[in-house]
Amino acid sequence: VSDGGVHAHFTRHGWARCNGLFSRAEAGAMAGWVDELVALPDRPGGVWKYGDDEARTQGRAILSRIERFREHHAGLRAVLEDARLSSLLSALMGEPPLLFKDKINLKLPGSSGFALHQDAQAGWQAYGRVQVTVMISIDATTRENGCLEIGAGPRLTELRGALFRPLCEAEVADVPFVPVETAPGDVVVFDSFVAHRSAPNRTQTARRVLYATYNPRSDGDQYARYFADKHASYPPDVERHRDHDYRYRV
Ligand SMILES: O=C(O)CCC(=O)C(=O)O
Repeated sequence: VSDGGVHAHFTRHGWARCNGLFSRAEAGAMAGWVDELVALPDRPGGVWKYGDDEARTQGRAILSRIERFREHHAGLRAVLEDARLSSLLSALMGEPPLLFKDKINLKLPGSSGFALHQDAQAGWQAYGRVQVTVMISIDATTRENGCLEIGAGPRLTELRGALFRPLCEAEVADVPFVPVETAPGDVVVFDSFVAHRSAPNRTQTARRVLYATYNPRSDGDQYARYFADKHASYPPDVERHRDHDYRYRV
């Protein structure tokens, strides 16, 4: 999609791709920074690390996600605040963006996929009507390593399913899904009503992507409140109580 086409595609479908918004060299630097986050000691108050729940039930320990890293890495913080992203988001949202949430999905070899969902099903409407997520491709994403598969029909503007559980196929029977493969540095931008899913990584190499989610400035700074609420319901692995059953909420 060309520059002018990004806005039109986003308006029509709720998502769009921006190929090469970051260079391959910048994606390479991000990969190194992700390695630095992975190497950080696992401690309460640090970055939030989550294992792959499905793999865990099969007795395999695979790191799945790292969240809330903005205060812990200057290089990645600069990515979250990059002027290319804020001008893209300002154009799409009609006002300046504020960071809502930061996350890296590592999708290491053998990692699970993600069930069909809309991000708003995770209860995000408690923080504003709609949020917009930027996926930055650090590694190439392909059908084989579990790229995003996105609803390609007309834009959805409301929840299709219930809160805190994945969508049923029947709830989006009218939505065609397309695999969106990306090269390192490519960006896919989508709002919190876009239905999406992804397959497991069936390759021998990692499929690392960064998700930076923003809300319009008029909804206020929700970052601390969002993560405080998430901590109460789904804390990082290192801060969990052994006898409590935590449920991933979409
Ligand atoms: O990274 C992926 O494959 C999909 C991730 C996703 O949909 C999510 O984290 O909500």
